[in-house]
Amino acid sequence: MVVLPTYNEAASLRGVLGRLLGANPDIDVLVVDDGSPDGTGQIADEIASTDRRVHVLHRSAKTGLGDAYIDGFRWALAREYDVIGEMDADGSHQPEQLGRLRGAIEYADVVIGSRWVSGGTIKNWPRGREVLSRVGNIYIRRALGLRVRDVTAGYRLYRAGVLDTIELDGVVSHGYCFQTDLTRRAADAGFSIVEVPIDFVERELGESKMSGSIVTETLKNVTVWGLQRGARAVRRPRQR
Ligand SMILES: Nc1nc2c(ncn2[C@@H]2O[C@H](COP(=O)(O)OP(=O)(O)O)[C@@H](O)[C@H]2O)c(=O)[nH]1
Ligand SMILES: [Mg+2]
Repeated sequence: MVVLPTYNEAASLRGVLGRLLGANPDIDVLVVDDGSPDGTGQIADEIASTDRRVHVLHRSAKTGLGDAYIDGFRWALAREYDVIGEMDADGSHQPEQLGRLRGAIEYADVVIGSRWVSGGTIKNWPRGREVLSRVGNIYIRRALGLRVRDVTAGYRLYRAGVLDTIELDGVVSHGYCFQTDLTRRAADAGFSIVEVPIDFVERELGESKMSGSIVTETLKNVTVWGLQRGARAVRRPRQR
């Protein structure tokens, strides 16, 4: 099952859902809408009323992408799906490439659709966003000792056991930093993480919800986690 978070995606939602279920007729989708003023939630309800594979979770306030995903994950865990996914609703993640992720989740605990591994591409991304993502990923990877190239990516599949184990209650990241937080938690818990290349295409319709406060939250949290990690390493007795 795939969780599709939406905030003001009225222009994109129908097309993306159509492509997603067209390419993957056997999956369920949960749209998690944060009371979008543009009527995205109603569009999702309309589609859900005619397609049993589509479900909608209405949240009363826009408190951030991470919060929306956590509510979506809880919904999916309660319904005992084996594999739970994430995908943007603006067309940036190609629904036709979900098969690549599904193939890899057969042998991994977490699969990330990655822009920054060999074969991954970006299209129409403003230069500033590309630089931010590249530099951000280098910093995050170094600070947290992760082997993942695209830590901030939002096209993913998790085995349900991963989400069960990593204590969603303790996730304090409200914004996009949530992606990094879950990657770190999954890695620390010893789960296998595999990246598969994807073609990321910047949205043609609607507006990005990326903001300065999202960058600030990520920078702050990653630095704190990195320092905590360093402190743990110093305290740990040396192995003989
Ligand atoms: N429910 C919910 N969805 C969000 C929120 N912020 C972003 N999204 C959705 O998350 C996905 C990625 O957001 P987007 O604005 O495209 O970010 P960008 O691709 O990094 O520029 C889209 O489907 C958005 O509608 C939020 O606060 N709540
Ligand atoms: Mg986008």
